[in-house]
Amino acid sequence: MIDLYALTSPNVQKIIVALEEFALPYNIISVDVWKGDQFTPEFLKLNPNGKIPVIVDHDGPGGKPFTVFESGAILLYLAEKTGRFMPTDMARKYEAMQWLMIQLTGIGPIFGQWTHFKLFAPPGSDYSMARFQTQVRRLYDLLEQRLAQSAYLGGPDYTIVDMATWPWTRNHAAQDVTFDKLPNLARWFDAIAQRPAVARAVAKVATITSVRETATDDNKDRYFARGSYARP
Ligand SMILES: N[C@@H](CCC(=O)N[C@@H](CS)C(=O)NCC(=O)O)C(=O)O
Repeated sequence: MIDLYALTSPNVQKIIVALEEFALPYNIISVDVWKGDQFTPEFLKLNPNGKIPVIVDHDGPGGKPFTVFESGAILLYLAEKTGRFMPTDMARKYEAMQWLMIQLTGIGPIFGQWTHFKLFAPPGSDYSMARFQTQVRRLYDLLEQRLAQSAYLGGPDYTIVDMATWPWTRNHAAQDVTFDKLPNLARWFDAIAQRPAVARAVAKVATITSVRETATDDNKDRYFARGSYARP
């Protein structure tokens, strides 16, 4: 059994998709980052960086419990544990790995900042919004270019790279992006949405509740490390 410390964000969704695809039994433990659950001493023992997702695999290496944080590390761990959804041939593996890195170091942080500035920044953040909007569009164009040449992001087969990236593209409308001029991305997006494991993951995410909708100004300040929570 795997314990997944989670809420509903794309970084968590990718692990729920993966656990469904790998058909590994798991149990979701809610960490409501809007309430500050990520800062409890118990949670910080699992991830000193205070972020979800985290897994505890009760059947880890040597049959012992093993904790993994960082969504990319979790995906690689699950792929290695099961021997599935990541090529083992070295050239194929590193072809896929570089696109996984694009998700982890580009798409996640840039889409996340764009969403932050769009939804939560005070007035007067025009420069930041314009910068992140352009970077988001640049990354969508890159995905389109890749998917014009390759059936899936990591190569010819569906891999953890697609599981990592797909949840971030679910919010394309909120990111002010349409797929009209991104036909290969649209084809890829629909193919993944139709996978039974992905449909199960989406249904599972919909059952997770959070105080996000009713978050107070203090909840938001703590989450975003601003106001009285800013570190000078
Ligand atoms: N690089 C991390 C990012 C994880 C992350 O940003 N998690 C957010 C939710 S999506 C979080 O837990 N934020 C709480 C905080 O920053 O205090 C990963 O890929 O796992």
